[in-house]
Amino acid sequence: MSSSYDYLFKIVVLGEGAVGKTAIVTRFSHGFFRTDYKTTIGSQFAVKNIETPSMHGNRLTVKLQIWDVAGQSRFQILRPMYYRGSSGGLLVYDVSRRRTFIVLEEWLDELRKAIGKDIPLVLVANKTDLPDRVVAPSEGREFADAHGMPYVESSAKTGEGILDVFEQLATTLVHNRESASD
Ligand code: G3D
Ligand code: MG
Repeated sequence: MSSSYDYLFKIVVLGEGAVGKTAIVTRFSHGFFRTDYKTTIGSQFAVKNIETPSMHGNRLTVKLQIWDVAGQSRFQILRPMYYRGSSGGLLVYDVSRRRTFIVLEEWLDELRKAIGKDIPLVLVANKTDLPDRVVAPSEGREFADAHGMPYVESSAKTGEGILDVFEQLATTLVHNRESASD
């Protein structure tokens, strides 16, 4: 495996405890789903390369350093230091728990306060495999539209949508970087 890449981006994964942040990162970076991982303590990161088209159509290799930040309120004081230097992020909720959707705005505020600007985010509606879904796709899409972010449905359990989440973010980040340097 080659270690060369065209761009390196730090990505933060935000959302309430147990929405599936660690499962999404594990599924993407290792390609499997485990049900026995421990609640994330503090923070941990995974690194994974992804292929992305440039604005001019050629393939670029993008290295993503993905920070899986603990969502529990007791880690709130620690989180801002993990946010610093992030180029983009995933804002994750669990479609089977409305509370995780209602608090999305608070996650946005926390991120903005920590880094002092807006960065590209993807809204991730996770656990779509569950039968007891309570947050409709239209609600997620409306929130995403209102905040100018793409909306992707995912299941870390089946793997549906996971690659799409990271491809969308990587493509946005590359295009922003390319536009800025033109
Ligand atoms: P977090 O990192 O956001 O806190 P985790 O969340 O990734 O630890 O996931 C919390 C629980 O939800 C875990 O269950 C995990 O297996 C489950 N989960 C994560 N993503 C999905 C999904 O897409 N579908 C389903 N059905 N479950 C998911 P446990 O039981 O291990 O606590
Ligand atoms: Mg976790």
